[in-house]
Amino acid sequence: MLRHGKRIDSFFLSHLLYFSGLLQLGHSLAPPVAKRNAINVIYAGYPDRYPEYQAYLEEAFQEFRLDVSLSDNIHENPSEVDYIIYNPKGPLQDFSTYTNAKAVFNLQAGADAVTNNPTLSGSIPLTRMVDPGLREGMVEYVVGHVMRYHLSMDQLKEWAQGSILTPLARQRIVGILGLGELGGSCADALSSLNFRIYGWSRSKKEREGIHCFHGASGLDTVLSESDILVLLLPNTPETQNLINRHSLSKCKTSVCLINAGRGSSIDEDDLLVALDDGTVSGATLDVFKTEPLPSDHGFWRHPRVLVTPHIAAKSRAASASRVVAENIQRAENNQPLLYVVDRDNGY
Ligand code: NDP
Ligand code: OXD
Repeated sequence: MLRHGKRIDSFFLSHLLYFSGLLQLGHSLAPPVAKRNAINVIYAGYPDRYPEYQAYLEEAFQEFRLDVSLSDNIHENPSEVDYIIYNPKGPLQDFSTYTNAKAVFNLQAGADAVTNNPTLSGSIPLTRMVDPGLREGMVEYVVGHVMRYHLSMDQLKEWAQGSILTPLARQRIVGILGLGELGGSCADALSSLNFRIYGWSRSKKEREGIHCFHGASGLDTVLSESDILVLLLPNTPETQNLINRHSLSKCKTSVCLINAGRGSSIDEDDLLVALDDGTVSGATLDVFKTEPLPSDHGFWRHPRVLVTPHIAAKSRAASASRVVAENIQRAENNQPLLYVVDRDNGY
């Protein structure tokens, strides 16, 4: 028993000395493994949100088993940066020194402010942000304002019980221009509340419970049938001023508009005329041709316009960080990235 115990003691002792020697040697001669093989990621989003993003990104990198060196110093060794986390309103505008970047991850859902940046080489993949937080936020914004119009909440100013009989949701058609990630989720949410949904996209689609239309003739049907029209379109040459005097003339009298996509989709002067002559009975506008919306703009003081300051939906650091980490993992494994911007189409 004693002899056996002695054997075990000496076995452990010799191995302990061996491993501690290795550890010490490694510690003094080689840099930490994490640094030697790290993937270099630069954060170039809003500077004041870095502390929040840093914490969530580091958590997400661990979850996705990525050995990342993360920094917000955009000037430090740009040629060694592998991935760029980006916001068009952040500190980075010139990508030309990032000669070895493997991808740029835009933290915004819309990519219009970066697709035309001449310093970003077309060979570097660009992704946009679609995270669960942003999606949920947009669904809440759109459903909230559709319900506001549906229930005529802006008209409830006096005790006029007898004259109010709100149609049921199943009697209303909500048109959704832009049936993408966000438009599709809003369509599903509104459909689950019994609204009849007419969705419009560039390409032909099928979506359970949604009447799908596309192309020019499809647009005419959606415009002429909808009681409430929701815009969730990207800013591209094709979508500019899509809503104008001509297209508004095809709409039901007293249609309501909700624009949470991009301000470029609406001819603002034509909309003001349509609001004045009653073609459009209400507009909720979150995005504008010029942002912030100039203080003398007619939308601010129009009684049938609700202006919100481009807040319909925002990426949330916790869920957006996971999307970034998943995309880095995909890129490192040579798998296709999520939410890649098609720069020819502009979205
Ligand atoms: P997606 O790219 O997933 O969807 C865009 C949709 O628009 C697609 O259905 C697309 O058609 C359709 N579309 C594009 N061009 C045309 C066209 N010429 N004719 C008809 N349909 C067209 O984008 P998301 O849903 O993620 O986001 C939509 C937009 O919302 C963003 O581009 C951004 O500008 C805006 N946004 C605004 C926010 C805010 O806070 N206000 C927040 C987040 C986003 P197809 O499916 O055939 O490609
Ligand atoms: C946008 C966003 O694209 O805030 O507007 O993500």
